Amino acid sequence: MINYNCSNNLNHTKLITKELKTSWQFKKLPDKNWYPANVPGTIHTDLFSNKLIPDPFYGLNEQKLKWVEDETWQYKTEFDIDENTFSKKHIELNFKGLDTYAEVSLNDSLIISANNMFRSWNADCKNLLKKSGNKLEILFRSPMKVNKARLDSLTYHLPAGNDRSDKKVSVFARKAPYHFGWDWGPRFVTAGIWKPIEIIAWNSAKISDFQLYQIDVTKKQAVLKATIEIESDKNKIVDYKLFSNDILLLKKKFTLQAGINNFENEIIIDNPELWWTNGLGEAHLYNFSSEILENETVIDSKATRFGIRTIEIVQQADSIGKSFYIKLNGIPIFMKGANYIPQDNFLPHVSDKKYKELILSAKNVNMNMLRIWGGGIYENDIFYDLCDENGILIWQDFMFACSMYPGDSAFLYNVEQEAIENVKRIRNHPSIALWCGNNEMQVAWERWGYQKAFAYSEPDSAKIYTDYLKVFHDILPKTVNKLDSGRFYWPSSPNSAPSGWEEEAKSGDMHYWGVWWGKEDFSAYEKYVGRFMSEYGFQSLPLFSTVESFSADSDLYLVSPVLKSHNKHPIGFETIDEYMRRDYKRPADLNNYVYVSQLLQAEGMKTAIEAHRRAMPHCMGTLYWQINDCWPVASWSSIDYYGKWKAFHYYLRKLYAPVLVSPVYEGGMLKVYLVSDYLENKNVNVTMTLMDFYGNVIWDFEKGHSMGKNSSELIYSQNFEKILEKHDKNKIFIHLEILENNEIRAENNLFFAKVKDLVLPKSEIQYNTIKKDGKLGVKIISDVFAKNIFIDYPDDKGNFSDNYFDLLPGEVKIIWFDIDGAENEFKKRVKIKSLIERFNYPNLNKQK
Ligand code: BMA
Repeated sequence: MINYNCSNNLNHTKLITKELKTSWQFKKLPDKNWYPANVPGTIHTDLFSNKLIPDPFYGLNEQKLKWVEDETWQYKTEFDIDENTFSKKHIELNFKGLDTYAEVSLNDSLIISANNMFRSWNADCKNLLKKSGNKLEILFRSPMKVNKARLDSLTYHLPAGNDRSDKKVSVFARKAPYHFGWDWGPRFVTAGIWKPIEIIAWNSAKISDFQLYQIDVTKKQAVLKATIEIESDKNKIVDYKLFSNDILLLKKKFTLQAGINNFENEIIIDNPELWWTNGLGEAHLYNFSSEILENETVIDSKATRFGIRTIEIVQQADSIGKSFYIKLNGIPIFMKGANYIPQDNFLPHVSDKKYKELILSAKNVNMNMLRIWGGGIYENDIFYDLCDENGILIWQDFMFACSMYPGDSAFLYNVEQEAIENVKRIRNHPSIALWCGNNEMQVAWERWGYQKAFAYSEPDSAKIYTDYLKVFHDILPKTVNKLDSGRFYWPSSPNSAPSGWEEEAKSGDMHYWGVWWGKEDFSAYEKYVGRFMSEYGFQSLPLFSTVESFSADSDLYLVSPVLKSHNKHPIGFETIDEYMRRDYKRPADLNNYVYVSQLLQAEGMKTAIEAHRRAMPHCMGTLYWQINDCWPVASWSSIDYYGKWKAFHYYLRKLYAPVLVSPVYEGGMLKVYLVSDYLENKNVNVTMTLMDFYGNVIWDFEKGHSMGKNSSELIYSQNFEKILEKHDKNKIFIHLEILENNEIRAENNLFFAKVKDLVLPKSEIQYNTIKKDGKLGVKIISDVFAKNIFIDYPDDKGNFSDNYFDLLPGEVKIIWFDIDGAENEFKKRVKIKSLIERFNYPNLNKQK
């Protein structure tokens, strides 16, 4: 476990730092009444906790709260400064995050005018501060009003399709784009002090930055560079010490000039322990720290963690186009992961616990990469810390998405400062694999018909694209190159070819939305496999208890206005429904509809992910859209807002396992692929059993196989028509297993008909609850094949060790719940269902 006070965000130890988080109040201007406020916080959460507005996520409340974005809000507090702090020469107020247009006054003097949520703001306030009764006030102006004049003065429209307003000001505001609405999120253009405010007091010098940089790594030796930035208030000499895991590596004298000073030192580490991604080895982290001393006394120190690893993004021309893959420590690695969005509309709500649960949910299903998507935020330090520890690489977008942005000098300056600050903040994290300029802007400009839709003149069109080039092909790559040299920069995701899916699949990364947006069949995932799939996805409803959390009983039907408002895609429910009718029998009641919608999503994604992994090394990465939600909603997520895993997330554990066995039946041929992410060959046993749903074996196959390392191979290819021809395809399936030393490494089931056509027996599932070492579990057995068994523990947090799985005839499974509790309660409330033939309508099963 790590200590978050000592994260890569470089905590000062000898400086005095204190958080200003008490006695805050807020009000709406020009009202007179002040109310208690939470800092960090947002205006919506403060209004809600004072009962001034209803729960923003409930029912249709979103529509009633639009007024909040047009108001001016004021926050204030009073604070004293203790003797010790007051005696220091410099006393700074450091605002780690203000959302967004904020005027900050201290004792009636304006000290900061902020205009970017992604930057921090610092002011040396020594001259303004008193020992007691300091008044700090922050005025938050409406982004709608601040940007109105800019919007009106533009002679052309800047597209911002997800900004749900007639006045699309989001492109001017350096504020999380999704606050203005998205196709999975509500519109809450909130405001507030979203990150902590700190008092920092120091005397003569402080360390303002400490960077670790890798020069060269071999098995024998790693050569690193430690750069340190020191701010000094006069010319003087200090002692400097550099430690690794508390061992002194270096001691030196530095001559400081008044102002900013930079020093570099080389570090050699013999036999370095490398940082590896989840599944391939330890995500080893070294601790480094720097100290500056005056007269033998430490005046400031900073610590950071660092992982030693090489990483390359390889783009090599080949017979198809150009590769796009990640080489970690010299080895091509297939990326298995997801796109990530902010975890709440009201960001300070996201607790450390929630961050940990999310990253563990990624790790536990064998992910090794997350993409921090460009319509949200540069994440909090804890996110990167957790990814460092758990071997999850990060594809880091800059915060620009699906719009075109202005290019005036004030905007460009603001963007540059934002980039400088965030690159410096997170560059020491080994988890950062690459920087990406934006989400889908290049493809939007080339393919989404903006020029026609907005009737751009040629000069306007040229101007908008030149402004694009300034940010994404000049400012951002230059900043990365200067401050994080060696880390890969990719201008846009996808950085695409203009001519469509087939071309896009040949080079670079690919967002494939022919399924869902294009309504193509799930089998299209097998056709359009790119070199690196950075987006594709399919929606489902969240857990039924999550639907209940925002709906009155009278709204629990498809599609009530309340449910409709909790799916932000214009035809989200219609699209789910259309696909469901293709593959499933559509349940009439909402509870079962939720269940089947999740199976539909899980099976669709299974088709995609298996196709991507089978296509290795042509394809070397798969990041589905999207792992999480920012409110309770029907969306493309695999985990809902309350952290509950949908069917798809349970499926992922097998889909992303180090070994995947993937059968396909096409043109009468049965083909079986074996994919291994292990870095060594392994001897395995392959078994296949064709049986009916009652367990009668029709055909079986077994062979030993030397499974190739880090590859996908076709291990079986036979005409299977003859074998199938004597049987009803609706009543049989093949079960496949890959065993290593008699342990199952991978398993899969292949059906020969759509789920709606399967003649599934009315399964006689028996189950009983158990408790062992405090852990709650369910033991399940069925005498016939049971499809997609769902263990439901309604309205409780927590997930199961497996769920929505198929049970073979006679198979016994024990499933564990991940939160301890009383067995009585568990026994009473746990329910189990599965798909049965008649209506594909879940069968509720009995406890023994
Ligand atoms: C992708 C993303 C998001 C969007 C999602 C679903 O392209 O980049 O902008 O939410 O599709 O439509």
